[in-house]
Amino acid sequence: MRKCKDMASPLQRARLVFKPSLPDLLKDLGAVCFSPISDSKDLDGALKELFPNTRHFPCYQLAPGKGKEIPLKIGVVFSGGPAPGGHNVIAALFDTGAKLIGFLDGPSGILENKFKEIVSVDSYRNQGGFDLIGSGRTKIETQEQLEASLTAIAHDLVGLVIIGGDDSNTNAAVLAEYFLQKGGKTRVVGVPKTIDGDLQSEDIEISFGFDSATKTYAEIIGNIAKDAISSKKYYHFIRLMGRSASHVTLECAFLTQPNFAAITEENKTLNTIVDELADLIIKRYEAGKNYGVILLPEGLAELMEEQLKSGRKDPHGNVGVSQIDTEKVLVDLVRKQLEKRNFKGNFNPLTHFLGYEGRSCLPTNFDANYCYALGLCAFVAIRDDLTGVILALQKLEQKVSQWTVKAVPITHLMHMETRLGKQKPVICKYLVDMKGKAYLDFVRLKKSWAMEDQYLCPGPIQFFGSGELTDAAPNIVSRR
Ligand code: FBP
Repeated sequence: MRKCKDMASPLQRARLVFKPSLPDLLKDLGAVCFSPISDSKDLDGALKELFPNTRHFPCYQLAPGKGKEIPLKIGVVFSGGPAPGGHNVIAALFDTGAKLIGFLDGPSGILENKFKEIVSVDSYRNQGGFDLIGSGRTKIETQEQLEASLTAIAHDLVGLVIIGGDDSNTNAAVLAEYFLQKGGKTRVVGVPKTIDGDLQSEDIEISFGFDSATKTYAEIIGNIAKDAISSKKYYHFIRLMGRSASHVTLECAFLTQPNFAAITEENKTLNTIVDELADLIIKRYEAGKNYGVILLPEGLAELMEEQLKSGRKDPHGNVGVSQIDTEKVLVDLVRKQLEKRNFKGNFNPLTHFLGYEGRSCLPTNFDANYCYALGLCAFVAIRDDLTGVILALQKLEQKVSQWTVKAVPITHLMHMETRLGKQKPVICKYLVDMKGKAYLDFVRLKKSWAMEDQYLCPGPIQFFGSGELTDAAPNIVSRR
């Protein structure tokens, strides 16, 4: 609990009393239940061996039916980087009346049995950050760690809700399997979180946090673009978070219409990107424009061998691309290319990195509603004895009342991948689909954004006013 009310700004206080809209399906949890809707998926050999107890699970759909009424004791943990809306997952679990244990500072809280009972969420409703219980990036894989995770069972938990991204939900699959193997009753349910948007699938339309983070970045990009077109003297190179996937950059491009946005998934070489940027700068100079706005996904760092070598890796084997100054490297390369071409105009670049600014902001209505619904669904999944599943809310581009719910076995999203030199079961990162509607729309639109300055200034996230301002779903969801 926050110590005093003075720790909340007027807007934070106004958000504390926001009541998330509910999907019709979730208005009476006693009147719905999960039912299997598909056969199990045929997993590849190594995965089958690693998940003997959970590999045969089907997908489930939430539908009208008689829900059981049983008192539940549930554990919850945040895992990975913060994403706006996470507190609402916990608020919804709390509002079901379940007794709640929060493991502290990420999965290490489970292993080290660091926890607190959550007795109030009143000062965390609709607030950004993960500060109610903290977060961390521990990977659960060794025998010793698995044994330590039995604390969850020792707490007599019926369910454990893991709120995390691809790697954290890999932990969820591993724990679900292990708990079953040990005959424990603790069910494990994953909630798709990450501002990167790379935890998607056929069923998972988007991870929570993406909407709020991209709208925060888009506000700043729009403001920078207005400055660029006003003072007409700078090229702004803006790097955006998102790891290997460029969903954040793509979404911000739709929201702000920059002159150029690189998409890592296009698989261009660094030289090609530098050439394209030099072409653009020269063409714009010839049109009397010595300014511009350029978006760069942080995944471009993967093309920069030298910088990559010095990048540190997290426990899951991901290179810390957020620490690599890709935008600065690119500026140097573009400058050299322009010199090579005897460019006579002015090239005054300014660099920016937008990442941490958007991971803990006040969640948009979309994320506040989405997360609250995810929390309620996690409760129902545990109540209905599901384990090793991740929640997939669907029809997210429609009104909240119309949203539907699936629970998908996490193993269905997994494959074997080399991490830190070893083959490991992990969730496949979902990259921008080069044949998808969102990318094809971008390709069509970006031609006019390059030369004609069609910058959009989306302004700050809106919480009050017409639905068009307050409730819009992300572009990459409505353009799926
Ligand atoms: P998650 O995958 O845990 O959601 O984190 C995403 C992210 O914000 C990436 O976009 C970024 O590269 C990374 O976290 C930064 O990690 P850290 O918080 O450890 O600096």
